Amino acid sequence: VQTIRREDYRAPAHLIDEVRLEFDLDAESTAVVNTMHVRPNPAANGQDASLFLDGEDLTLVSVALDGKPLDESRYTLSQEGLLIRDIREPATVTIVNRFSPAANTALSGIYVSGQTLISQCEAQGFRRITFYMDRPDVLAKFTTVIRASKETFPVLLSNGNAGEAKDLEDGRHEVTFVDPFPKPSYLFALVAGQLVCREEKFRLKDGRLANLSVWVEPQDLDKTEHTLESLKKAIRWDEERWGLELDLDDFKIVATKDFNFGAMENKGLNIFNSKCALANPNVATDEDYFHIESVVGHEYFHNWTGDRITLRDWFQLTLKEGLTVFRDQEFSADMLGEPSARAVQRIKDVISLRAAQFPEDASPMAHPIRPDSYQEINNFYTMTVYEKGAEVIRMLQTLLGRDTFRKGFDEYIAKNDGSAVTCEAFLEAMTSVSKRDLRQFKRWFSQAGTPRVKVRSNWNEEEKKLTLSVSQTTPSTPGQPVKQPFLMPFPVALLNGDGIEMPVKLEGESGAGVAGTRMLELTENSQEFVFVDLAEKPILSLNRGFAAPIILDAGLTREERLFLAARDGDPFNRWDAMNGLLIEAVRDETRARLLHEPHDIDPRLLETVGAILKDESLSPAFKAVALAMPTEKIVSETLPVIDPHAVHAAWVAVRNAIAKRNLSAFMEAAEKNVTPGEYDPSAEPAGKRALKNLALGYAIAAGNARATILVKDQFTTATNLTDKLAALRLMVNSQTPAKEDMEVDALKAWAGEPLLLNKWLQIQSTASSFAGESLVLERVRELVRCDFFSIRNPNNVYSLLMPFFTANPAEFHLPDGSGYAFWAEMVLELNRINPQVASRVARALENWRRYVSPLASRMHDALESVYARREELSPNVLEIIEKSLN
Ligand code: B3K
Ligand code: ZN
Repeated sequence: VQTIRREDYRAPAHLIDEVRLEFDLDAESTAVVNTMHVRPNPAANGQDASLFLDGEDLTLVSVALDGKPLDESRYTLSQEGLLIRDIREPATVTIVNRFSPAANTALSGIYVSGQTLISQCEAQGFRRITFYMDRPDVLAKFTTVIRASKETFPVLLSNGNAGEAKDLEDGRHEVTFVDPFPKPSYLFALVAGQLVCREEKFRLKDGRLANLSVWVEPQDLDKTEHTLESLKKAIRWDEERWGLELDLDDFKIVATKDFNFGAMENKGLNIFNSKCALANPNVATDEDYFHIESVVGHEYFHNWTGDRITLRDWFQLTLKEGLTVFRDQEFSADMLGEPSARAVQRIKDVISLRAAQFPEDASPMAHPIRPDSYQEINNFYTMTVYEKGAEVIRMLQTLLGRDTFRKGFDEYIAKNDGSAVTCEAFLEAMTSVSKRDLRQFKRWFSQAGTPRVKVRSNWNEEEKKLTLSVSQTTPSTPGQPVKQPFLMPFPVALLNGDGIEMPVKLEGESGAGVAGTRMLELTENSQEFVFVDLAEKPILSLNRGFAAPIILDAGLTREERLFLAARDGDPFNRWDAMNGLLIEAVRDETRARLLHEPHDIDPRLLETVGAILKDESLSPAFKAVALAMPTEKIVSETLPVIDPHAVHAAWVAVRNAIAKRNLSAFMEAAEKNVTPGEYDPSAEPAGKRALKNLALGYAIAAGNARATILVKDQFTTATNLTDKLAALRLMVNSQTPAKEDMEVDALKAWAGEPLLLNKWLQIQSTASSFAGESLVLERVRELVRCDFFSIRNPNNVYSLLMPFFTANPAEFHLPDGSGYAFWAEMVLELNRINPQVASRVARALENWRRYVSPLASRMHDALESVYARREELSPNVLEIIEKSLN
């Protein structure tokens, strides 16, 4: 396998100014006539006169130069593509090739989904359509002519504006699309099928009318209203918040049930996984509604941050992804408006960062947000590049302030519009407007690993001053043994005994301090901050709002953390204090059980739960996140050695203790937070449902019979999917005899709707098994062979297999290693079908070294068993397995 290095970047030897693609579509065999206007790249100084066109799984029919068939001596065809020698002048290259959409199970290039043909090109799928310079720094104007049977493919779509459409003989028809904006091949899209659309004319800020449309198969038309509404909100928000307008007359969204990931920002023709686009009250939960809005926003925002300004090479991926995730997070927050709802959103984003990105940053796959090398680029669409990348952009906004950041953003857009650039372009724009030296900040782009920040404080009662000693270290990661300190924002507040923010004055400053949050900046391995003129010994609220994505050891006592959980005015830190106490409780309980030392859960923690539950000043949504048990995975993340079974038993014990101690308060919360009337997915009623279902869960855990009746009732009478699904999940995870009937009822009712079937599969794979029941592993094995499960459908895999391997530790990590053997089987099977999906599943075992020894060695055996078949592994899977074993 070849390793691609960032430092090896070379400008392309040739440029393509214009390309005309003519498709004769057919599911079995599609023909392409590809005419490119090619010229040597002046920036490459004629070093290489050979034109290299990437091509993969294609059948070459003919090559012509300036209209004349090319002699075979002039070109070489290989597994990787087509090399044409001696192109020293501008020329027209015409290639005819064929490929088979039906044989394309990798879902990269053009493939079949049901009756529809769909394309996916990022990162390197275009080379599976035709021979091309399939790299993001070659920008061309595309004209696309599509011909197909009118009966089978009545709707034909591509990027840009639809031009001429005409009927041909033999029942075929033809449409031409012209995209006025030069673009790299990864943004090309084509869709053909029996689709219908919801459309609307939308007035843009400059007065133009844009035609917005959402295209789906007919049975899904009743799930497109929320998609279109989300798109309109996103367009308006980008105009208002960033001054960016839609640059096209037509903007289309297509949804498909067969898609490798969430969605794709193809210019003017965004393609979505249906789970990230389609909603109505019967198929989507509150979280789905919210998530769809954010993904529709994300893809739309790429139109500027990604499409108009694109990437020089794939190492720069975070330039578009980190920035666009940051933009979608800000969009979602602005749509929530209300500060407490926004804080809940921030909390959820941080939960997922800690659950998935922190472990990645501590794994054999750890990489900086801008990696230095890769074997397979599709393995680098990671939580690090996306979510940590967004945190890095957020830190810049925090450090520079919103206004300066916005000026820098404007400058970035103005200077780089229409080009393919590197991460430097963004930092240069920020440097130029802020006049700040951001060289140290740039380490966030090159150093992997989650920084640990340790704070110790020393209170001087006589002088009424507090000294904070702050040190930062970042663990070594593959290829990076030693790290330099980062520049990071570190907002701090000093709270008095009533939880009120005290005036903050650093030694050497004049005048009285200002009460509130003080922005400190960390730059050194260790630093001291001395706060003076303090009326009393303060309690520290550090890294407020999770300004820097770090692991913080604040050095606080349990009393202080209980105080913050009850009093911190920063909602993030209040949540974090509570969450930290819950994690600690499970951790202590785990230890006590492993040492066979009887142990009581701190009664003050159990009381704090009750106090938060009854606090009238807190929103239900906040209570729901503050009182949710941290997942077993999150707890394990904080342990030096992971024993999934000990953690599970401890988790159950802590949850049950909380439930029993606060049963009446939970029952009251469950009854007070019902949301009658017509379904409304907005944050407030959604927060009530979240709290009600959480409370019911605790009440069932406490063995309350009335709660079980309420939940059973909720399953049959719910008018929204959130409540219905929550009820089913609670029952499946209980020992009620009625659960089998409920599972069968749900399966019968949902089998015809993929969105619902996937939710059902996920409930199965994340369930717990009880004594006398079959193991979840056995159930998952059976389900894989059921006719309603298809291993070729990524959503099925993401609903059944992925959650089993990554989110059900107690059931997956069976002591005999049978879970791992199943994992190996599935990786090998998926590897033959869809390498991108296979490599995601393959990553489930990468952190094997962190587990207790018998499990770790069985995981290692399973990895070795896959590695033994390396001859047949795709580069995608091979990279993961090799890095995991190294
Ligand atoms: N840019 C695409 C992701 C493509 C993934 C390719 N393996 C979706 C997004 O981030 O918006
Ligand atoms: Zn993106």
